[in-house]
Amino acid sequence: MSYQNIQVEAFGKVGIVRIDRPAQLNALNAETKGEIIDALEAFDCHSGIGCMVLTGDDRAFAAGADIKQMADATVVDVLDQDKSSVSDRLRHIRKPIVAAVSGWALGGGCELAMACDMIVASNTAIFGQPEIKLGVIPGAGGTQRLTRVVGKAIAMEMVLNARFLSATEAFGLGLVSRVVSPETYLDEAVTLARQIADRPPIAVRLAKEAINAAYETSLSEGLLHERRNFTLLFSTEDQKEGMHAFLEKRSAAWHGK
Ligand code: CO8
Repeated sequence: MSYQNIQVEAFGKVGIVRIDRPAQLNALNAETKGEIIDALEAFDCHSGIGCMVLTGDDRAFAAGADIKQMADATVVDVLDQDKSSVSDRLRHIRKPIVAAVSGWALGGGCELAMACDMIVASNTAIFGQPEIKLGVIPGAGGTQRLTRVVGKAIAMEMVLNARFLSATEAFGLGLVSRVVSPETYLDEAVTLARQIADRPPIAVRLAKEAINAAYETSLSEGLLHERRNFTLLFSTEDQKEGMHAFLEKRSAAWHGK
């Protein structure tokens, strides 16, 4: 598959998707959003890939939806885009996605990073939902995912008053899992993804699913979901292999079965 707005490569069991519109600070036009989700879905279906990394460049992960493309959009245009919304399709990806964020992650860019499963940030990363300055509000999870993570008070300041968060603040609030140097953020994200890709794949998928259920359900429903996934894993060869390998003091060999 050839893409115009992203670069795609596989590094061992890690699929890397790099947004590549540097002149527009990786602003997400419809074509770019379509390519990102197509590439991630292709990796999700690829048996040789265990985890994905989504990144931009050092200056910007993505500075938001493409304002040039949106400026004259009608309600119908926006409704039509909704049919194939990236955030909806991302929610159905089963393998984990690590966002590697450097520089700007604003508006739809911040929402895209939050729709991934973990964020590794460079200390230059800046997260924000400045849509209010354009006369709109976040439209792809910015009022929901952000609020669940950082809490109401900070979310209100970010969404109502375009407050930006530094990487350090984002770490303190639990939005990102680690902050590293601008030289190493991508390597760190790929290393993390590679470690996850080396874990038993079915357990990884069911763990991701169970954690995400925590955002959708009550505690008792979530605990039931977790228990079912836990129980289900006893039907896999990987569970037998993992536990016997421990008892035999050897490394486990996972087959994803
Ligand atoms: N859309 C289109 N072009 C952009 C965008 C954008 N979001 N951001 C930057 N650019 C372009 C600029 O127009 C400029 O182009 P040119 O050189 O042709 O003039 C180039 O990128 C470089 O930008 P700047 O010169 O402005 O760079 P600065 O370093 O001075 O400023 C900023 C960097 C602060 C990031 C600034 O560019 C900025 O404020 N950008 C807009 C940020 C923003 O408002 N984002 C929210 C957009 S709305 C949105 O995301 C709604 C989401 C809805 C759901 C989407 C689902 C994915």
